[in-house]
Amino acid sequence: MAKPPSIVILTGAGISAESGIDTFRGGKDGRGGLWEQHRVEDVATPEAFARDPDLVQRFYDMRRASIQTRQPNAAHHALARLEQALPGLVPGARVIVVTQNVDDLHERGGSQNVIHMHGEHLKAWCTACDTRIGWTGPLIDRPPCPACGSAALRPDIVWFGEVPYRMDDIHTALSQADLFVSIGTSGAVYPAAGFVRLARDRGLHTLELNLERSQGSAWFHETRLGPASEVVTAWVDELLA
Ligand code: BV8
Repeated sequence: MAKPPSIVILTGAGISAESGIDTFRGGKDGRGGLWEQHRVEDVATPEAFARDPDLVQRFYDMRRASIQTRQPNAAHHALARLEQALPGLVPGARVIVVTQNVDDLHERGGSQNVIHMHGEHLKAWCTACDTRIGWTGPLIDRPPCPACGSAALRPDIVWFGEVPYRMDDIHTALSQADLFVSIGTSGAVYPAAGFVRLARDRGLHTLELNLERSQGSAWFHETRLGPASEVVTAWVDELLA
């Protein structure tokens, strides 16, 4: 594969599956995804938060605690290796990870250029003063906002019906890229699921690395199937060879 100077990599829950973090929709193993334990409308919408804030806070407290016991897997490390090594092979080359995931495994795996378009488990957002702050503990007991003292902290997560973060930066990155790679996502949720079409419209080469075919597979020039720890590592090795 030719070495492209600019790569946008979209990741979804599948890249963290082998780290032990539930995906949202059951994968091949059919063990059931995260949403199947909790109905989406019960936990990941502003309406649910208004209706039953304790349920939503507990749901995110559980996941915020859980991800801190997980480790990045070979796929996360491979993407970090690509980000570090490619500029040495192609002067000025850039790799950006646009993740739908709210865990911090890309960062702990060594990636530095990461956009969390759906927010982050390890951040809290004060609905009184709009401050966003790193947060590792629970929110169920309504701790005071460190900035304004109000008991108004919510998870800094983009729920259904809310606007994803940094869409302008994502569109800019897509407009300047040569290659779009999608890893571990079912292509079920927009606007992320639409990025492959934007990429094709802009003439990018498009590659999908996933455990199984997704709702967007037909839009990719190439799809490689298998667990991320294997197919992502093999792809990065091939690119850096
Ligand atoms: C918005 C944070 C306006 C929460 C998430 C009708 C038509 C089109 C769109 C809509 C519609 N009705 C409503 C909408 C909009 C809605 C939407 O798309 N709904 C869907 C259900 C139809 N979207 C929104 O509301 C978004 N906001 O549209 O605002 C706007 C838009 C643009 C510009 C301005 C304004 C906000 C959506 C964000 C919701 N928040 N996450 C939390 O985490 O609790 S979404 C959540 O699910 C994820 O973040 C991710 O984005 C999404 C999909 O999950 P995936 O990551 O793909 O995971 P999934 O389990 O589905 O798939 C895993 C894949 O991995 C599988 O393919 C599997 O095979 C694979 N896999 C498994 N194991 C492995 C593996 N692959 C490799 N290796 C393995 N080992």
